[in-house]
Amino acid sequence: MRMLVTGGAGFIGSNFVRRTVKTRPEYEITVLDKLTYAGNRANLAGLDVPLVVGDIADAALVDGLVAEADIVVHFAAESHNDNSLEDPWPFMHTNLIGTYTLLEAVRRHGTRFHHVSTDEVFGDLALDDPARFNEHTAYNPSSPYSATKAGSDHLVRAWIRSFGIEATSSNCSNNYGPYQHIEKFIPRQITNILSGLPAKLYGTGEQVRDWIHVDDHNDAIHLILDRGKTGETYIIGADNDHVNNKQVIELICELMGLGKDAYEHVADRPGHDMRYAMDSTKLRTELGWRPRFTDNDTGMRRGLEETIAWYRENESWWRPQKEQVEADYARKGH
Ligand code: NAD
Ligand code: TDX
Repeated sequence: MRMLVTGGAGFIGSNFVRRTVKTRPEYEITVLDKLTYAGNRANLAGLDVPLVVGDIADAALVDGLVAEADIVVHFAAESHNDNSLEDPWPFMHTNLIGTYTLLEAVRRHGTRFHHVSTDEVFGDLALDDPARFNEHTAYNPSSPYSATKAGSDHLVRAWIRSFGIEATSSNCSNNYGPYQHIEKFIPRQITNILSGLPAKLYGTGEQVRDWIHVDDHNDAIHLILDRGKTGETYIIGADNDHVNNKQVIELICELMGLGKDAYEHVADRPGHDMRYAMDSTKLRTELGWRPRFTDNDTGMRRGLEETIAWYRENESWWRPQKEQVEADYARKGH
């Protein structure tokens, strides 16, 4: 089975490739990745997987690669909300034009396609709203990032209905784990503390993200590839929608041997989504998926301990970017 993985040098994509190589030798993987600031060749170090450096919006390149594949798993995206508030264009280009380009190629070649998307397409919930997002929730994105991901989801559905492409989609909540870019919340705090800087909480930190370990997300994608129904969408979430950012930052401080309050409040994100919560009943009942990274307090203790250990042991991976990332955040008041 020849598998093309777009965005396979980014955080979730490279964890997916690493896990697939280890556990699913029947797949022969090729990665297509532009190596933007978020992509890193080192994420695939030690793996015998060809990396094609290029843009998913390059129709000729994509056509040739899709022609050679039996299945495409599409992770490539511009993925950071804060960046989308500064300059939305790369999000339009990659998330919309790039996804369109892939869809046209899989349409021409009759290739199986899986589209990786996010909970953010549904907008947010009020803190006191007990509802959870499911496969029927109406789309209501807040930021240029989530609007372009929402657009890409609509393109996939339209290509399924109008052209009969063989595709599935998944919408997952916030991931954490090794190889996550240090611009993102959890690795930013871990690497701040490892650098002797305070952890930085946006606003009051009452926002809730339904955190999931990246391996649990990627296992769900494999189940969907194995047993998912073509044309369907699956919600992926690990039931951590009771934990807010303040609790996560306090847990990181505690696990790293500091007082629980060893962080500072910084400027809030404009239009900050309050609460995400995922109802993954369909994935659990139809495909039998269960997250492995769970525990009975925050649901994240073991996963965070392993993630902190990974950043401690892999300082050479993140250190070269740290100063620039923090300088960019300082400029934005975060
Ligand atoms: P990331 O930013 O770490 O990685 C994205 C990768 O895509 C990078 O390697 C980058 O170089 C590559 N890329 C960007 N533009 C490209 C282009 N035009 N052509 C080819 N490659 C390009 O992102 P991530 O956190 O790994 O997210 C992967 C996917 O999962 C995205 O589609 C994202 O929307 C989705 N998602 C992420 C999360 C999360 O919490 N991180 C949660 C749910 C869904
Ligand atoms: O330093 C910080 N302090 C802070 O309090 C940063 C970087 C973030 N935050 C807050 C903002 C959010 O409420 O933490 C929360 C998580 O922030 P991000 O890591 O930027 O993630 P988020 O905006 O929630 O989006 C993530 O989850 C959904 C991914 O980046 C997306 O790609 C995914 O689709």
